[in-house]
Amino acid sequence: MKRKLALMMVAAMTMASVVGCGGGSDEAAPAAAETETEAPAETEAPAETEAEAPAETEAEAEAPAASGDVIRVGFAQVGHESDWRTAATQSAQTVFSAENGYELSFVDCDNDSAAQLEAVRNFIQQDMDYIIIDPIVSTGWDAVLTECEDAGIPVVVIDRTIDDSDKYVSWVGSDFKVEGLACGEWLAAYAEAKGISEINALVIEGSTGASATIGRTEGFKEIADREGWTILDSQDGDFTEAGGQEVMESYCQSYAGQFNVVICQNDNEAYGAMTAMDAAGVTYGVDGDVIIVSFDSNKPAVQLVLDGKLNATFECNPLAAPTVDEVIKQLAAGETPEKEIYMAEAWLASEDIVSSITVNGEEQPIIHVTDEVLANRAY
Ligand code: GZL
Repeated sequence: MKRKLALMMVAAMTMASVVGCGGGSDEAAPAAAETETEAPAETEAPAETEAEAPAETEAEAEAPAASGDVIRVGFAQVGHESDWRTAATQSAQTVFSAENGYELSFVDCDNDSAAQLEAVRNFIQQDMDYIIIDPIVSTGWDAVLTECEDAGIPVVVIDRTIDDSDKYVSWVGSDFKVEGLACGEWLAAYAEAKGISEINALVIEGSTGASATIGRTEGFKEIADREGWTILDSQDGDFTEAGGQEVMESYCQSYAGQFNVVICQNDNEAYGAMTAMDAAGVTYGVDGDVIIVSFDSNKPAVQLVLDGKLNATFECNPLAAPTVDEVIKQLAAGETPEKEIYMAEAWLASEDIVSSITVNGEEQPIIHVTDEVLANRAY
């Protein structure tokens, strides 16, 4: 009944208005700014009467995609802190578009966990058909997910994980610990091939509490402990270029001449770290004194790998939206999607020295970055 009432309201509307300014841009969007895509112009629906309209079963009424109606999706996005985030947002706005039969309410939560919980509660009030969450932090979710469940609104989690509740249909994302393990295994093989016997590493972490930070930190440390490396320091760079620069400036002061590896937990932190090392006269990359790596592997970072400025980058695929679209269509068709869906990812290096690594017993190729590899990058 809820769905039928919503349909009649939508039929009475002509266009959903744009209600705010969106996130996903470089400008600091106001927290929890909400935007809606414009729904296709609705022709005046014929007066619906029980006699004329075939009776909808509850299941049909609850399955907007199956009935061809506009699918109303609320998306609570982390923020706009990085190139990765911009790529993820743009992918969602492309997939959940009016021409694809969606009406997207997008909220840029500006890295503010309280704003993100509020955005989800607003989506419940707005009676969304589906709610998508990329959780800023991995805890504090069970209460609001219970409210979604009580309201009968399926939730799909993307990218970062929720670790204190499983009240969602599916999670689509990356194995962050595997990314950290891959980084460690590549460094171990690279150091051996280069005859580097001692590793003294500095880590620029992502946002505290984010599952991406937790997993990458844990994975790299597991290899560092196994290999007997020293991690001199590990501080939060908040996944931003400014954060990476600020932390690296401090490191150049505190650990001058002591470090030969910098692990940046995303591309933007690496760009900031490079600025700081340039200013401090520290050389890095294939021909430098310091090995520097990043996670995410956006195209500008892969260009730096091709140029030898970045020794390696470990991909984290931001394009989850097409998979979420498939999950929604499965739900609308009454099917049960997988609970965990992992994105395909690659490990890329500047030199053709390490050809493969073994992570969790699985051999994985190291891609040597060439002009062709760069040209074929999707984002
Ligand atoms: C990882 C994602 C992280 C990226 C950063 O899936 O959550 O957040 O690695 C982004 O670039 O800020």
